[in-house]
Amino acid sequence: MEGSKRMRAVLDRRSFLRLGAASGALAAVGGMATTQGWLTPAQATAAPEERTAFTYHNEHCLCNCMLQCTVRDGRLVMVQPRPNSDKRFQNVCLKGISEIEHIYGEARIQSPMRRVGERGSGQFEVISWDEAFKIIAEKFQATIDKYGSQALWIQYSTEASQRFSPLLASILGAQAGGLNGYDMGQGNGQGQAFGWSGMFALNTIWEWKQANVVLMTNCNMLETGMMWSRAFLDAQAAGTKIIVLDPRFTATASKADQWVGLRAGTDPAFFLGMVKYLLDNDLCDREHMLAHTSFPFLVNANTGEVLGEMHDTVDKETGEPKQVKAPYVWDSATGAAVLHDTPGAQPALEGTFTVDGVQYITEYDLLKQQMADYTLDWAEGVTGVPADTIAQVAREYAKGPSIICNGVGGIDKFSNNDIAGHCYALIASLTGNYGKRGTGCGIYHYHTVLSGAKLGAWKLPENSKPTPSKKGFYDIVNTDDVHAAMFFGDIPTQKAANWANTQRWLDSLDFVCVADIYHSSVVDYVDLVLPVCSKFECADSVGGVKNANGYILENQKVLDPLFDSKSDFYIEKGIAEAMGLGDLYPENGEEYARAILTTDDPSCEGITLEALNRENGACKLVLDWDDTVGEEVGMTYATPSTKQEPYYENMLAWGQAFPQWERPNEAYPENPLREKYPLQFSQARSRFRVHSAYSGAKWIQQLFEPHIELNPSDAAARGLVDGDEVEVYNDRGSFRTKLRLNNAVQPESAFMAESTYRQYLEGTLMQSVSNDTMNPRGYDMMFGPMIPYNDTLIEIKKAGE
Ligand SMILES: Nc1nc2c(c(=O)[nH]1)N[C@H]1C(S)=C(S)[C@@H](COP(=O)(O)OP(=O)(O)OC[C@H]3O[C@@H](n4cnc5c(=O)[nH]c(N)nc54)[C@H](O)[C@@H]3O)O[C@H]1N2
Ligand SMILES: Nc1nc2c(c(=O)[nH]1)N[C@H]1C(S)=C(S)[C@@H](COP(=O)(O)OP(=O)(O)OC[C@H]3O[C@@H](n4cnc5c(=O)[nH]c(N)nc54)[C@H](O)[C@@H]3O)O[C@H]1N2
Ligand code: SF4
Ligand SMILES: [Mo]
Repeated sequence: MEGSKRMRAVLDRRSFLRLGAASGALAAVGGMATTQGWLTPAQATAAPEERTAFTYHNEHCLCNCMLQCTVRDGRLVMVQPRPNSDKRFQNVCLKGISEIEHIYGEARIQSPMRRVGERGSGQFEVISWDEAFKIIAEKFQATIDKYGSQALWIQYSTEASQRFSPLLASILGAQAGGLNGYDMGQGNGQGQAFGWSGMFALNTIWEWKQANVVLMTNCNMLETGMMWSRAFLDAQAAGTKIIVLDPRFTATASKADQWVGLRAGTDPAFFLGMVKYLLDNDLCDREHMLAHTSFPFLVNANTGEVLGEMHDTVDKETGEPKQVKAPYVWDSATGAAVLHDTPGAQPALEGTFTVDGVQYITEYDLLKQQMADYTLDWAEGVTGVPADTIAQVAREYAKGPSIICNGVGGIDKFSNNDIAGHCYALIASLTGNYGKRGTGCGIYHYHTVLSGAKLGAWKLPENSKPTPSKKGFYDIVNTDDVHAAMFFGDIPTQKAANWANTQRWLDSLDFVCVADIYHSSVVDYVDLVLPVCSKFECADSVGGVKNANGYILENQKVLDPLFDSKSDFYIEKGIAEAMGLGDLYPENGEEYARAILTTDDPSCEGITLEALNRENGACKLVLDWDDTVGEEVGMTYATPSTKQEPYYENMLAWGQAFPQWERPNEAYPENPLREKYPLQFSQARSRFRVHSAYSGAKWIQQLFEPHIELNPSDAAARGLVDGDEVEVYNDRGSFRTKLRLNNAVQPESAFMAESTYRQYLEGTLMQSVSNDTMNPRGYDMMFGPMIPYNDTLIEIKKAGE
């Protein structure tokens, strides 16, 4: 999950030995230090040399815990939460604590390596950093000379970009990736109604205490934002009812007050049923609709176009002139159509009116017409949730104050995700559950919501910027635009679905290089591999600074880079130097950190490198509110009318001005493909991983082995038992893993935690089966189309049969 706006596995011994043997073979090539050396117990010395240093941990579990690290005789021996007066931000989990094993683990890449076998063979030889930089420089230059700089693709995994901001793609004018194709699907449908706040809620999770109901959907926050569980439990203790809408009985559902188990991919139907019930039972907030929403606006009864007057204005973000439509309402006092903000007007919420011979209808009445078929019985048929339950949730939600907390798993990874998001905005606007205390919708467990500081940057020459590209990685793999690529972190197996397609693209490249801390899945398919150091290691006193959780955090040196690794920053700088461009880089980490901390943002006042060191690696932002809950959102938005606008005129061509049901792309019940592939396959995050990271963490593997989950009824129907090695397949490909039976998974579906390095899946990849069909509507939306990873049908059989 990325981006923010200020606005408001026990591995069985057999496979583990196999892995050890594989990396041993690599290590033998260059006679590298082995991890065993690091892992022998520290010598008990009479007077051990011990010191403490501070760093921050993962971005991509949404927690960014601030860590206090103890180093004894040169080895990381203890990881604890950094003491903090604000206990909300004094946290650590098992992944953090176990880094004392993980950073020295077998899965680490230890030296730069050049491929010697076929792509995919995993055969490499160790080379020096100088050789590596020279090869990259030559390959990059040859690509630029032959095809232009845009034929070069340089992209960072989210986690790889959490220290110093990447500079290389800008310096070389390479393509750096456009939109991601995930996490913004519900945001695409939700944000417009409230002036594009994006996918994030505009109030904080600490406000949940003030709500009567929090409806969590597509969200397993107690695993995917563990630190935010505090707010969940505090709200419950304060009397807030938490309802979880999820096909699986998750950790979060188990702690909630109510679990509603719907069929995957059917969220829009659940919410459309709710809308119809609210409309039919007079559960909408008329006063709110009249004062703060577009429901009284008039739309052409035939075309759906909004009646209004065009006005010249200036785009706040770009400064460019633009035109906006000022909508009309029907003024009951004068019996005429007037501008919606005409003083003294008494807008009609309902009715059909004739203006200049043309029929207009209020948005509210149009909604009632369009929702006619979405009865509770229909919704029950689609979602599998009893009609009575949908009605009960609707009643409790409408009573308010209520919050919808959406995660970005589940429906976000189905082709109809925007419709679900649009529904949240619609029901919030209908019931007055947006803008005032204890209400709202969006993502709540994110660390810069409302407290995103505008940090400084390292200055590059004026003309330095990546080649503008609207194409995401999901599009690029279907083009021949790119001839050489470099990835910081495993993007090819993580950020794209349908591995066979990605592999075809990788094979078409003249050169591909990956820099990663661990032997991630794509490593075996590239030409050159570079070892990156972890956030506990750096060559300088500082390895990065960032903004999270209302603090500026510092990645202090805890250890020198282990093995022959370097930070992403020094890898970039080494490549730039080999290309004669090294002068464009900061001298070292201190110089880069100071540039980032040079900013006019008043919230960063007094935050210097010295202050960060004095304050043990974290300085609180100076925020302009006292209340820990944050400011009230209020009723004025960056929409054309400044009101809540759940009617999307720009989506008329797609038939989605108001949300309308659309079945998923592949995983819908009537799909004839179901005969071959009867199981819908969901992937979601797990508290034992950060995406694929921790796949190779031995201590975590003792608690969590890679596996796929099936309902016992589906396993029995296939003659499978718990613990079987299975093959998971469809027409796109297949992978192997272990089977676990779980009643928490619905029949006719399968579940797996995403993701796992391929060496722990018998050399196969989960991404081999995932769906990469993009919904064309997505290209017309703010955050682009989304990859429908979960909109996937599969079959499962015993491996080898
Ligand atoms: N099938 C399927 N695929 C999915 C999803 C799904 O649900 N199903 N979810 C999608 C979602 S929501 C997201 S956000 C993406 C996440 O995809 P990414 O943003 O790519 O994931 P990250 O966790 O940021 O990156 C993990 C990689 O970075 C490496 N890494 C970690 N730290 C560093 C570092 O400091 N430097 C370098 N160079 N490498 C580092 C790790 O070893 C690993 O290879 O995946 C998407 N892919
Ligand atoms: N520990 C850990 N934390 C993480 C991450 C990580 O890798 N590890 N990754 C981070 C990232 S990038 C992201 S995007 C977030 C995602 O975190 P969340 O937003 O919590 O999303 P997921 O865990 O992917 O899925 C949430 C739930 O959606 C359910 N679900 C599946 N299909 C449907 C459906 O059709 N409808 C509904 N209503 N629910 C459905 C799944 O069963 C799952 O429990 O987690 C972040 N936090
Ligand atoms: S992995 Fe655990 S310790 Fe690290 S940031 Fe996330 S919750 Fe915190
Ligand atoms: Mo994500």
